[in-house]
Amino acid sequence: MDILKEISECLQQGDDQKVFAFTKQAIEEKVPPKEILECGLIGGMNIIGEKYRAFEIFLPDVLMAAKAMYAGMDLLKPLFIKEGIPTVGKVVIGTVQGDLHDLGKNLVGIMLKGAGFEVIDLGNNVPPERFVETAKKEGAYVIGMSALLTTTMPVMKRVVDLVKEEGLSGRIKIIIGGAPVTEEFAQKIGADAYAYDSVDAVESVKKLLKKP
Ligand code: B1M
Repeated sequence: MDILKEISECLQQGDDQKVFAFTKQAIEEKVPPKEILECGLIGGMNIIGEKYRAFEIFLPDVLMAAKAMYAGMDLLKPLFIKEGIPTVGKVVIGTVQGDLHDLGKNLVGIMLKGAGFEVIDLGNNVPPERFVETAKKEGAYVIGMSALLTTTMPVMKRVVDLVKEEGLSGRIKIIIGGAPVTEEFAQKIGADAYAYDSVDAVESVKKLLKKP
């Protein structure tokens, strides 16, 4: 089998040791790192995303695949830095202040990384100012917020307002998600996008970055 297909297959099986070994072999065989990333690792992760969405696989499978992806990514990272291959874009993510639920946010981060984005993960219980300050400092064009509690959803509006107050609307786009969050709520508070799940989040961030 083609080595990139091997990497993709092993990633889908969540076999981090095999992904590590095949990625190492591909590097030694001088397969371009970008090809290993896009056709092997991201290719495999995209299939995982589709299967997860279709309820063919479940959360533990996604987490295993993610662990396998990191095994390959860790080998490729230094090569990208050396070659100066730019990432697709920077995204600041976090779970809003007062909220400790971070599984969904972590999944969003994993899928974004898998799609080639540089992700700055602020963790959980993140104050509104920190989202905006970090996006400004890091030159990120997207802030992604997660909330799992109805009581913490209003924090999302505070971040939208802060971005407006600082005159950064349009330059910094805001995407929100989490079980109680809806498209309607996103529109009501003036967020740029809502995503239902981590696969949708990747698609939405890509669209946001294309919008002027
Ligand atoms: Co809590 N909890 N919890 N909890 N917890 C919920 C959310 C709850 C619905 C349970 C219930 O009552 N049925 C309820 C909220 C009720 C409400 O507000 N209406 C609740 C409560 C009440 C609480 C506490 C207050 C309980 C207490 O102490 N009395 C407390 C609050 C603590 C706090 O945050 N301050 C609490 C604590 C906890 C634990 C710490 C024990 C644990 C969290 C562990 C952790 O995350 N590290 C926990 C858990 C596990 C849950 C449930 C059971 C599962 C949440 C989860 O991780 N789902 C949850 C019930 C439920 O949702 N069924 C519940 C899996 C995860 C992959 O899905 O996060 O929805 P989810 O992410 C999805 C999408 O929403 C989307 O993508 C993901 C899928 O791909 N998504 C985004 C998420 N973020 C996104 C961002 C995006 C785009 C998409 O763009 C940026």
